[in-house]
Amino acid sequence: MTTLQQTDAAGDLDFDAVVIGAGLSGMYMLYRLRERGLKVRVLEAGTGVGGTWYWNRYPGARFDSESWSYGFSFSQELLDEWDWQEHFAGQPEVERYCRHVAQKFDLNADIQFRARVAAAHFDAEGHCWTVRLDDGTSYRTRFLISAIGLLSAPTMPRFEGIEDFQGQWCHTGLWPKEGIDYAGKRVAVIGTGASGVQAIQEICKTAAHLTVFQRRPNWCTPLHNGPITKPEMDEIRSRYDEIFELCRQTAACFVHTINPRGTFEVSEAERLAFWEERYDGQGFGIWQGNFRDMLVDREANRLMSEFVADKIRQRVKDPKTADLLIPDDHGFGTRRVPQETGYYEVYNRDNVSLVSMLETPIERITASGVRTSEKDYDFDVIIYATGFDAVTGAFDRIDIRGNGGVKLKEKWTGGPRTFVGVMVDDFPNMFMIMGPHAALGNNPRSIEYNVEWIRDLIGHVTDEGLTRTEARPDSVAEWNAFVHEKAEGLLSNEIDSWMTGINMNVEGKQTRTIVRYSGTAPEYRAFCDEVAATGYRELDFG
Ligand code: N01
Repeated sequence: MTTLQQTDAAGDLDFDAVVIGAGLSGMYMLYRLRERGLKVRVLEAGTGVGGTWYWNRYPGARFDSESWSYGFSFSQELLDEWDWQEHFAGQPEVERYCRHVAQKFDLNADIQFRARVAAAHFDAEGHCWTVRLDDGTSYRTRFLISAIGLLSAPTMPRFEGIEDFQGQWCHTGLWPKEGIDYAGKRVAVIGTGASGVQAIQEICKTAAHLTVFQRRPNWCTPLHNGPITKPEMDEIRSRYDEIFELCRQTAACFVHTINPRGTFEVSEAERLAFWEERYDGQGFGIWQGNFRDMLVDREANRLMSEFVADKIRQRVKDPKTADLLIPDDHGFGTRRVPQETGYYEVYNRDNVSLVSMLETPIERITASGVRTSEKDYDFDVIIYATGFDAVTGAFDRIDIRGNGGVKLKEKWTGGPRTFVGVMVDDFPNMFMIMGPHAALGNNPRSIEYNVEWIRDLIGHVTDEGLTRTEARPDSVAEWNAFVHEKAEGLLSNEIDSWMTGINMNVEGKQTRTIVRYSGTAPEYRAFCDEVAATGYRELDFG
């Protein structure tokens, strides 16, 4: 097969495709494009593969999808040889898995590590991109593919004095490889989202004292993790086809199927029994497999929230602490549900205290710790579990310019607009894996779909002897309208969270926008399949 380089009109391309990021998306994109004979370079800021699972090495980081539903499904050999050790694998196991995949398919040969992309500019005459690294190196490539993740731009709070702190500090999403020795020390964790909850559960076990600074509490539910024995793994392996087929059918690609009944279509006893079963069950069943109206009907959502609030009250001994841990600003499931293992019991320990930042806000970070409106706290370690500039943040950090120098960041002021989350008008030959407005959920399932769709489109361009493709503005408008229509009526869209584009730590992200596609993954795939089957009529070619 000829590479584009060999047929290149511009004649001076370094690569057919440059992929930014060597997480699961980038690794699989490389595998598929190389299979088609393209010359590909993956540019990765870290020193190893894994993306999210490379950077987020904080204690307690783990899957919240069942491991066996999360791994790649494309290689039978890989499925046959990899034994998951836990139903919800921890970060070290996931990173090992990513490395194994890279080694098995010889991916590292085309990955450049320590390569942080600073800019990517489209050359409208040459039909190619110039990609520049922060060390000044630049490459010219026909196609540019972002595999930069949804939650990969960590954000720090805008507290004064962060740099003054004399102890050790870090963000959960940038945890140092050499680790942080917090055993026997006075530790602060700021933030109680999914990362904070996982870290808190682990750190409290050995810290001399852990102080948790919480602004708004989240609704957390039990993960019910456990080891996978060899016979169990063999049994799971025998069901892989069935498991992946189930993921293909569910709304967000998880193994949990929604209860087709409405909350009020069953008796109270039946409802409570169902919720108890879900609370005792593994993973996201209670969120993704609840009654069909739980996330749209206020009363149904209120009852569900009350059910979980009662659980919190039962598990936390001190009633005032329990009250602080129960959200009163949003209903269950309307923000991302952190999965926990003994999280609420953490607050029954003598070496843990909870500070509500709603009652006593942090005023500044000092040389020795944290000053709230009430008092000064001394710490040896401060951990910021303060989240990410989600969805568009990682794009904003790269100077991406399309036709006529138009900046992607400016184009997306007021919210992202895409064609199926993969393309943007005015940005020819650029494709996003898991971009804004693409189907999310149990992400590797959507990653595999996105990657294969992009591979086929690139194949279409090259097979036709073309060098340029771009989403038409009317196609973007149509997809945008569909995404907005799908978001209507969701209680989650009335709530501030990264899922509604809010990040109070980032300039210009204080207004809710629709950053997520909230239709189902099967609908998404049907739409994209149709685009491909009908010859990509929504796109322009040249
Ligand atoms: O980030 P978050 P995260 N002052 O944004 C607080 C995925 N994930 O890293 O809620 C005080 O959820 C903030 O408070 P508030 C998952 O999709 C997956 O925890 O804004 N507090 C909040 O408590 C998840 O949703 C796994 O009031 C401040 C916290 O910091 C996503 O990543 C594990 C503050 C941030 O929570 C993000 O989770 C972990 C400030 N200035 C994460 N700024 C898996 O299990 C922020 N906060 C696979």
